[in-house]
Amino acid sequence: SKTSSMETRDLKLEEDANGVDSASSRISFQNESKWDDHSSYGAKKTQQAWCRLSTGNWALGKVLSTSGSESVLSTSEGKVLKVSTESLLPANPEILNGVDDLMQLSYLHEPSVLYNLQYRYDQDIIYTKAGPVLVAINPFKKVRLYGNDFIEGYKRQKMDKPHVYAIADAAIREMKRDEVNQSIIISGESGAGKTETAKIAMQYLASLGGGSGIEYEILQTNPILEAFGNAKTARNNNSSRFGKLIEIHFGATGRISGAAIQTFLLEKSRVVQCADGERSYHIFYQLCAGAPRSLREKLNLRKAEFYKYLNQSSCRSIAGVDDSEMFFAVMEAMNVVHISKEDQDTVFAMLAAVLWLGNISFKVIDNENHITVVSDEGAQTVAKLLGCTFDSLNMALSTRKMTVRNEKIVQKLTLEQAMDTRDALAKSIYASLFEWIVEQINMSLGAGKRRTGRSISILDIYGFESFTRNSFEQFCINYANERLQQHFNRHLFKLEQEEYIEDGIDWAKVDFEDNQDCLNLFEKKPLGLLSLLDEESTFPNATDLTFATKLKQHLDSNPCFKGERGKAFTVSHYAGEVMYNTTGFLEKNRDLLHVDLIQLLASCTCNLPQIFAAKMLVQSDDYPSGPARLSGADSQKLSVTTKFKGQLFQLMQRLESTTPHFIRCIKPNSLQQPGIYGQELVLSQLKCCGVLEVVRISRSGYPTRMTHQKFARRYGFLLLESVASQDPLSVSVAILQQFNILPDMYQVGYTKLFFRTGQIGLLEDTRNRTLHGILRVQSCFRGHKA
Ligand code: AD9
Ligand code: MG
Repeated sequence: SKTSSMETRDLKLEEDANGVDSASSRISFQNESKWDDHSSYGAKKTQQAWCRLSTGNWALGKVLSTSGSESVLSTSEGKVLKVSTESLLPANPEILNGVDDLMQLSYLHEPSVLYNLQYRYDQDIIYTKAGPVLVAINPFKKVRLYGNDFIEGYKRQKMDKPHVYAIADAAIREMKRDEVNQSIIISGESGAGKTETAKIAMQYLASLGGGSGIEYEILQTNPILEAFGNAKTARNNNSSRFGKLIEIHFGATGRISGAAIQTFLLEKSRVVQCADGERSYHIFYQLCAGAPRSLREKLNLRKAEFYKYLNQSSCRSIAGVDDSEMFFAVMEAMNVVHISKEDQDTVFAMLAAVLWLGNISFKVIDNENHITVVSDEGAQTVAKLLGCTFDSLNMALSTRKMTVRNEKIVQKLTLEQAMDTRDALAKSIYASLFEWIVEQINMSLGAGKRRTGRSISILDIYGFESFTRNSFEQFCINYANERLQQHFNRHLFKLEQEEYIEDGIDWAKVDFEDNQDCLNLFEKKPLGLLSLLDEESTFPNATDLTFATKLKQHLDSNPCFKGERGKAFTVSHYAGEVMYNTTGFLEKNRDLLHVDLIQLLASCTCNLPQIFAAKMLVQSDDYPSGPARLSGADSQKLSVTTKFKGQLFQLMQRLESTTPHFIRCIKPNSLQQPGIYGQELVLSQLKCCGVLEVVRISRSGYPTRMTHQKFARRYGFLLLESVASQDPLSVSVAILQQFNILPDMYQVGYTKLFFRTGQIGLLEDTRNRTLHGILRVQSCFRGHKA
């Protein structure tokens, strides 16, 4: 009878172990480099451990012996290694392999997180929770996780595994329940899967329907925006070169009533130049490949390789993508969002004008390198498409009107200046075209209408970037990421705080870090990176070097800033240090379009330039020229960073009023290939997108929580002496005392016990060893019986 009762108990414990600390309680993250509080009971007692190989990868092994500071480990591949005991990290029990939520891991450190994600990834389970965050690892292949059956499964709550659908579903539920707007914030580095994830979320929301086909319209904005705003880069064949927020509106009945799209910081430079192996925006190739005959003739279209802007890179096609087919898809999508055939023709004419602009050539006319535009097919076609004369085009590209000491003069341009002017015109037409298309889409989606219901916003924004060479674009992107990171931290902080307060925990003992220092470095006035950049941008004689020098002069004492040699500086971001090279900063920040070009566009007879020109002129009236501004004749407008900061603040304000849901996308390899999981690469992203940060935040407080009942049930059998009162709280306190857990290491809440990091590991270990002991005894008994 003794045996059977033990077996029952054993089963029960097994069951319990299976559901170890799910959702409600979170277990600690070990100090990354040390045994931490486990050093006292040593490596030899924890059988399985992780050790870092010379390759940088982690290997799992069995600790064979430990003597002093050295341990001998046999790895799963059969190697025997001698390693320093200090460098070993305890492994989780096998029962925790591939848990749905990283917070369920008893030992939460780099290798255990990496291993858990990989364990799932190998089985095509690409979604995992890290507490409140959804981690999505790009499968780079079709996985069978989507479509109507899954959507229905999540809608009916028949499925509950981590999924984008689950996030979207939670957003809908919380929107209805709390009557609060929601946001789904997707981040990750280039190629990690943000845009795909955003589309998957949109698909789920669209399944709620709306009537009059609005949900279909919303989905059809994707091919349009991707055609005009995505390009093949070295990192991603379909890389978004802009940030996007789509706000989906719901009416009182809970059905979709409309949507609004906001875009951020389109990469304009790609229109006129791109690196070898990359492409310009998809739409150019689609137009060249797919335009029907009549359109080709009207626009005098050639093949992509004919155009200078497209043939500087040897890459003109993407494996598995048919540009001409895509062109029809884009036209069809434009029909769906009610862009008229006539407007579509104008859009295509503007695209052709941009392409032909690149083919304009110049002739040097004097020995000062001044030029004139050659009246060849290129220039003639541009003039025809824009609806201006060759002469006015020539004027705008070869001369510049300026005001010097209140006197108007006309300056001749050199070859270099003329080429820059031509490229500036091309970039500006394209960027305005992009904005105009977004406006048209928004009109069709009813963005301007007064809304009464609630909304769910999806943010697909460029993640933190750190390359060997970082420029103005990375500067802006990383600044945006600092802002988002703060939003993320504050949200988690708030969640934590609520839980502590609810359970009567002394909140003062919990301390959290945030990235306010780095944000101050950017935003402080007048001595912050953005102010100093704007100030320097207004000085006609300033250069990228004087800017760099000025930064060093004013910011060197800031702990987040480090001046570098020459034109560079380093910022300590939350995700690591990034060195920026200031080359091109001033010009990119000014982003000026000379008044000559504005006037040219305003005088054109085709449809769209009127809209662009009007917009630009309004802009120049809005911000009248100050005396210190460049040459006085330039269009006066906000600097790029000032505008970006404004957009970002507006975005943050909007997000602040929503309940956020975070999705962190991870790219498992840089080859865009399925089945390859690079530990180092994944780890660096877990750090950059704040997944390890979530863990760090929870670690800085009392990350492990367990109800008194559960704690007593789980560890009560370890008590050596019986407790007088059998209520869970008394049992719990007795356990804490028996194991000598220091008062600083835990707090007793109304319903739960809260532990500092690592504390529960000790108890778990003892519990496991005791259980194994019991198991061994049991099998002995069984053996005897047999
Ligand atoms: V970038 O910052 O815009 O350059 P994203 O947006 O993070 O980047 P994207 O969503 O474009 O990456 O994903 C890159 C590619 O990965 C896609 O074109 C798909 O081929 C692939 N991908 C991403 N997510 C999935 C998925 N859930 N299932 C299958 C996927 N393939
Ligand atoms: Mg993208």
